[in-house]
Amino acid sequence: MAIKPIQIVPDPVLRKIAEPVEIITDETKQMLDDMAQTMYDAPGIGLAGPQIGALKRLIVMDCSRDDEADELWQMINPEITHFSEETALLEEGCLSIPGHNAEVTRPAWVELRFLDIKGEEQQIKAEGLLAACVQHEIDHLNGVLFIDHISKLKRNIIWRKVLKESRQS
Ligand code: K2U
Ligand code: ZN
Repeated sequence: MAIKPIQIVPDPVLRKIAEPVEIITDETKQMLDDMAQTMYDAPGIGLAGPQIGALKRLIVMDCSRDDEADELWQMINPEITHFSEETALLEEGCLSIPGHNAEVTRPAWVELRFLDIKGEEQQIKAEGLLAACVQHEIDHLNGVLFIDHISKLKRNIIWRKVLKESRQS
């Protein structure tokens, strides 16, 4: 397993659409393990393929609390199949936009399907933090960032700071 560099905005890879995984290979499993190690090292509760420069529809998540056992999700080609009308507000951050948080409104729960590392289709209902996290990660697979869900004013404030930081780094 390896810790991979996390791509930071304005890297263009974060705005590209990831490709579905057609055949699950040992390389796919290695990538998911590297993503999990990278997520735990960050630390974070989610990570998507494009964030390590891999334009593959792969996400990992672990939304368990520090006082709970790890609950790692490794998802291949995740798709949201249903979402609630009810919404929930959560302050989000992003490992690819470090140091900038904002409140984001998203559907309170989602149903999704994905392939597990054995290639078996799974279907789950995600609520609470897991619902926000999986929507955040699937957004990454579509080149969407959490700042795309906030007001233009707030987005422009964050974006100006991000561009200034990238010039200084
Ligand atoms: O994809 C990522 O950048 C990791 C995100 C996942 C996430 C964002 C918002 C809401 C839920 C999940 C986070 O930056 S991981 C850092 C973090 C840690 C604890 C709680 C929220 C965010
Ligand atoms: Zn993110």
